[in-house]
Amino acid sequence: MIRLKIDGKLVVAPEGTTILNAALKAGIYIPHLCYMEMKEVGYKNDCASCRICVVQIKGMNRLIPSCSTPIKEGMEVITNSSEVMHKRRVVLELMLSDHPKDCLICGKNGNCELQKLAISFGIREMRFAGKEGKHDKQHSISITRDITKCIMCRRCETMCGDIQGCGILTGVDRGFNVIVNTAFNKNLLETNCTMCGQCVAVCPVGALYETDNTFKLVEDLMNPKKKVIVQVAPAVRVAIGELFGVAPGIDMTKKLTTALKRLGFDGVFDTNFAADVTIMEEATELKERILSSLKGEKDVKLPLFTSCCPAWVRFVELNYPEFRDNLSTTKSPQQIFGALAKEFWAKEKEIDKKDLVCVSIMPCTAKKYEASREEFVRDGVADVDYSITTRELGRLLKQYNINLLEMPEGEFDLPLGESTGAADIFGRTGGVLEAAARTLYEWISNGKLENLDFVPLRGFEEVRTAEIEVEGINLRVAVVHGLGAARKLLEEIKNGRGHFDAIEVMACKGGCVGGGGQPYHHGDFEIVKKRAEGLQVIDYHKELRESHENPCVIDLYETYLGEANGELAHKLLHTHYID
Ligand code: HC1
Ligand code: SF4
Repeated sequence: MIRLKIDGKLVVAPEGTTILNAALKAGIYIPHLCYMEMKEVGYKNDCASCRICVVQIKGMNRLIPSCSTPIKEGMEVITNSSEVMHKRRVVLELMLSDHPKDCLICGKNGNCELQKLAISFGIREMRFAGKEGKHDKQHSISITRDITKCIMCRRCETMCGDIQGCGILTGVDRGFNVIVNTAFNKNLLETNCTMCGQCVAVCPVGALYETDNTFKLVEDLMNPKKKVIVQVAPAVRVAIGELFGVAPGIDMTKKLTTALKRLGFDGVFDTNFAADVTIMEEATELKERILSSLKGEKDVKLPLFTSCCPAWVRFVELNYPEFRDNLSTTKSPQQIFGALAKEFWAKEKEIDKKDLVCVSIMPCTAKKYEASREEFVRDGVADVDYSITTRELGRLLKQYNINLLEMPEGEFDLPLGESTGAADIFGRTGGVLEAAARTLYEWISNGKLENLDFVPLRGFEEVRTAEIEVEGINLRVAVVHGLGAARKLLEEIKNGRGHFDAIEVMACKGGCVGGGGQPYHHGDFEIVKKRAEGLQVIDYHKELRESHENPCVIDLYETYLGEANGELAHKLLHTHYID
């Protein structure tokens, strides 16, 4: 342990700790901007580019960045001398000098860390005349880039390269023109970007934000010719409360259903229903592939990869086409919901599917892209018309003056609103595979599973593996979160070192609860963990915890779909992937 003084206070911290972290731990706040660290997931951005966190060290004649300087025995740090305050202010003023001033219409207005610093430093005038860069806003279906706002903190670059293993973003140019950009300034959709939105999740300013669909939704809601229905993803319910001051992980489902009805939706449904259907299809697929492989059939594609996460699907399509056929052909719950809404529910309600608008609320930016894929358009009608993120929904509710906290409790509409606990855990890493394992175990053994909790599949280790024994068959399964970790595992498999029957991959750390469309966590991964725990609690409290026991799903198969993976199920609920 190292002993030092910060602002006269004795501080003890482990060797290797930075001054910034030692100070923060001791309750001494040092403002910082580029620095961000999430130890649990191996994310560390400490390039010391912004210099807002400078401090003074006794006996040293220059100021140093506290985020990248390790503590030393006997060190005396001053964080609040006039010299430090003056330097920080000048640094901030220089940063603002070439930063666009259109805060009123910025995608991060209210959430911008630079704006917060400017407020706290009381900046009222621009003393320095900088030169604002000239780049047009670049829209993609999922993410909008306004790169003139880039402050070169490099958080996105570190996230995309180190954690997502995609390397789409990198620092280019010099002087006032310096920005983090794609190669040749290409639109994200023209690159190998997966639309995961993790760069958005860490961007402190308005350089990266979700492409907003809320105005489109308002227009549809006021169009008397349209019926507008909504589905809510598992991870949204344990995070939306944060936008109204509720702790992460608290289940807001019941209040949320009322809030959505007040917004004017004609049907308020649950993506979870479709998640239970996904398990029916995916577990059938897995069972068939395993039995075929046991019979010694050739060319059976194992391991089976889950395909709920559109960023992961795009990652495989673009980077590992040789594994394309390992992806489950079962559509994601978002898309299954849309297909059932347009084909089954619309018919029941005698609504022309062309007049039905299916909106999803997702914790994810890639879901916007998934909804737009042409594979999910039938007879010119998309399964899901468009998706909005948890953050967009929060903004919309506030615009409509709907205070989520004051809502009386309500319920999802039936039948597309009924779900089991297996569906809730889809929203946390390991949940899809655990849900599939519960059903598959019972289907293979023809018996009742005593313990529904597949604990080795839980937690936040980068890769978790387990062996599940059922009727003498040894299923080897793995769970991965983060695309960089997935890349490593794929390389292992390619090199003949990893042998699995099924693998769940979620692009975002923690799974969908850590999605790029969730309320900003500002680098606090504990928030993501709390949301995951929240979903687990919902699962524990559900009367039914296995997808194949969902009574509305059973009824759907009996009265409409027929066999899982049968002809109609295949037509509506399965997809194919592109080269
Ligand atoms: Fe997800 Fe899924 S769990 S992908 O993480 O399979 O986004 O929450 O909706 O589709 O159900 C996201 C979450 C979500 C799908 C489901
Ligand atoms: Fe990289 Fe994901 Fe951002 Fe695309 S969306 S640039 S893959 S972090």
